[in-house]
Amino acid sequence: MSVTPDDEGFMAAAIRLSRRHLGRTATNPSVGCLIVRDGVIVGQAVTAVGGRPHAEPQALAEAGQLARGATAYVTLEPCSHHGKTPPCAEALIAYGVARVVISVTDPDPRVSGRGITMLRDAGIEVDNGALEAEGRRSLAGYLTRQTKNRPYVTLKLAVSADGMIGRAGEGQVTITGPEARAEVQTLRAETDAILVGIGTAISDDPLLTVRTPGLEAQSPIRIVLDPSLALPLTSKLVATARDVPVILVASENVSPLAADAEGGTTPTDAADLDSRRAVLEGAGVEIVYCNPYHPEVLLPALATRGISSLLVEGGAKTARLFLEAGLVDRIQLYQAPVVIGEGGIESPLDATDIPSGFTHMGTQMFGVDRLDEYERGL
Ligand code: AOF
Ligand code: ZN
Repeated sequence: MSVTPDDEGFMAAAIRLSRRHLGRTATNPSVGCLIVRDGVIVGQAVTAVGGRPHAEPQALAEAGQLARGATAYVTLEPCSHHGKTPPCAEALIAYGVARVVISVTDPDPRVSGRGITMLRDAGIEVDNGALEAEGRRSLAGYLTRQTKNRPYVTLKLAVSADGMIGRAGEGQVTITGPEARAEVQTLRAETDAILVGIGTAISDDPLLTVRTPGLEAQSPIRIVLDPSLALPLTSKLVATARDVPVILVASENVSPLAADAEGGTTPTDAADLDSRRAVLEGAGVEIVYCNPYHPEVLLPALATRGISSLLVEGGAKTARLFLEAGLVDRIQLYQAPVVIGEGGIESPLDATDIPSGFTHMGTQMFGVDRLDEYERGL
């Protein structure tokens, strides 16, 4: 048998379900699973918050006896390894499922085709690649970290009608309306970490958290590219570092080790830096010493910490840094009717100069603001 339009309908539902725990399953992918018998859904689940249990055993438990002879729809190949839980392929076999439809093969070297082989060896019919492009988009963070050793990077820009992203020296300037801002909060909640440059951190004094009621616990880790440890000690980021983690990416030459080295900082600088580090760390801020201008070095370091998705939110310089390094996977471009005029900070891009290699995925309206989404292949 091959994948039918009905199969695609159920897989679309499984993918939708999988999105429910995006950003909440730690380093595990958020997978959706449906158990369908005679066209009726008898079990459904998404990978649990924290990453375990996996989706399949939960959906099977809900289906119970009804799983015998049923079809399972899974957005990612069922696992074959004895990890922190027994293999999902074994559970599907034990429950007597007759057919498994999969969207995406698992690149995890412990699985990678073995899940499918286990199922087939047990006499289960397996169809792979159902709605694969959509499935891959839903697993973008996991797939990028597994195969490229870096997080999936989304660049979000809010641009005024005259092509500006803010006004110099004015802190946060309202560009998009409440509907678009609510949508960005949802995006933050789905993302592991959010990153801004020190310019934005100083001028905007942002919180970078999720404030949507019910989603507050899903704030991403907040990262600031702060080469010389200039983040104001009175900033909202420092004040809230114990509630939601803050990581400063500082140059190696402001590290405690550099202060001792020959040609390092002067004694006064060193004393000042020592006290800044002490206050920051005392407030719960983590400082990572890694060249902030080399995203190609920083991103693998973040992946190693288990960060699979990163949202770059500002400002123009940081956006350019990631664009020029070719390390943006998705662009979310909000265009608002607001006019900034005099003193505007020019956007690093607009709808007419999206870098080559990006495909326009669609347009949505949020109130009076227009969101255009562009993606590069995974
Ligand atoms: C599935 N269903 O819902 C998920 C899977 O650390 P462990 O033992 O939990 O294993 C993590 C791996 O399990 C992860 O890298 C990926 O291969 C798979 N995730 N597999 O069958 C699921 N979340
Ligand atoms: Zn599993």
